[in-house]
Amino acid sequence: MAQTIGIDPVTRIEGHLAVRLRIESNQVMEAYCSGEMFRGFELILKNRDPMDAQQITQRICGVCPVSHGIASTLAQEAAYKVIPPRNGKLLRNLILGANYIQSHLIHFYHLSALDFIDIKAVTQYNGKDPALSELKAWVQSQLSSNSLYPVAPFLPRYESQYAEDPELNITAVKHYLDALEMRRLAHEMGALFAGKLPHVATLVPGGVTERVTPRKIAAYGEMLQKLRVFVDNAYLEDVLAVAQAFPEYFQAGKGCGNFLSYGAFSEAEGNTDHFLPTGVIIGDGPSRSFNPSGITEDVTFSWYKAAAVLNPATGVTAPVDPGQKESAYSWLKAPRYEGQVMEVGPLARILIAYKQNSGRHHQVKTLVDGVLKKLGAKAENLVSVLGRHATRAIECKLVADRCAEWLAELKPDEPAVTAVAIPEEASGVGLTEASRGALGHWIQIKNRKIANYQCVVPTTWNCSPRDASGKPGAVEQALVGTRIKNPENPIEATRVIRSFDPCIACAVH
Ligand code: NFE
Ligand code: MG
Repeated sequence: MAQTIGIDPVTRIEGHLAVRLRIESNQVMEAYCSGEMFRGFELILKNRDPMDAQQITQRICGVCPVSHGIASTLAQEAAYKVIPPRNGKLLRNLILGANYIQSHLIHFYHLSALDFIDIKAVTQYNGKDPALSELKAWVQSQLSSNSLYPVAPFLPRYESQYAEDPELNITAVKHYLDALEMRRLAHEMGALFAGKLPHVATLVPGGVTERVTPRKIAAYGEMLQKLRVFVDNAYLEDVLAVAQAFPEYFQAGKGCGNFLSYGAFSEAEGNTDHFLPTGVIIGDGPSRSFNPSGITEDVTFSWYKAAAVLNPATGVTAPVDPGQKESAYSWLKAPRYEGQVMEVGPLARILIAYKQNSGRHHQVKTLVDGVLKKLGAKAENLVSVLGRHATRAIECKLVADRCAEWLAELKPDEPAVTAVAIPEEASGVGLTEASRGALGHWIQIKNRKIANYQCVVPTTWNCSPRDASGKPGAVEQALVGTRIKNPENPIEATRVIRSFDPCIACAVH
């Protein structure tokens, strides 16, 4: 029997996502992702001082503001023809690294893990940890009152869809609590050079305005060490344990099979030589080079005035009243690369590094192969729900470890910023990778003011609606084929959606 169900809103993600599924015989046949709230940042930016852009665009999101700030400064640096000094580049990597660590931890522990972990297991806890004991008392009180249903369906109803091993459940719940502290630590660590977080005060075109001192280097190093221990001993281990408990998710949520990364954490002069590499994978092909002119956005099924398919350098944002465009179903535009749907994010970056397997990326192959061996999985299994979780954890480790090397390279008391002058007329592109994937900002300056500003954001790629040719977006494709045991509680679909770590606040902007 065919039926249509709505998951609206999808909880435990960022922003406002509604997903509609057409199900036949307990299998998803079609999926539609709708971004439900217009934001208007690209319009707010028009006619402003270009130097406001890295501050305003950071407000697109509270989870990945660092990436928006960096994309904006890169776009402006391209327009102003300046490059930051070495210290400035290293500080950006260290601030972005801190943001990646906290973002990957929030995604696994606080957003996704509750799809797999039975929080009720904490009622069997008999140890002395005060936080776990407090949580146990709270869960017991909720179970007896039933008051949180349906806000927290993982409490009173729906049994038997979570991991069964009490030790795995209690360990993961303990790490859920510890991860709150670890995220605070990651913010504190990044703020040493960011001035404050999540929204950075010190990012400007030309570099970073914070001074590099031995005291700050030592403080960052001490906090980083604690985070690395947590990533190695808790995060990676818990992801492996979840993967062992739910091996069927190596088969679920495959998606479009195309991957894109602009590259992040530049290590050479200018925005080049990225620690997380640039590349494009189409289907089973190798990682090939990327050309920004291949990016377009389509608005056929989006609530924007009908327009040609445009590269963001000349992109237009002209919202319409949803009532006047009934064929449309989302505030997200539909980005495409050379006409193709692309998946972006940690899986894309790690697969690209894995396939390139050159220079420093040998390390990625060794780590990934080690994880696959432990799980008895193959490289092709990476394109799945569990593959996304595993590559995110691997990436978190790679970035945390690399931060120690960037930190060691800082030169105390040497400048981290260079002066800039805003030209009368100019344009520039800033491409980077936010924790959720490929992020681009395009700026056009006329009369020293912003004439046009366009952002194409990771979740715009992943949660895009259909395009003029009718091709569904990456998450829409990944949902097709998902088996739903109980259409009243389509947890299998939400596992697929959350594996992409969507942020609709970013995606619509
Ligand atoms: Ni709002 Fe973001 C990241 C960006 S995702 S979280 O990471 O850019 O669309
Ligand atoms: Mg945009």
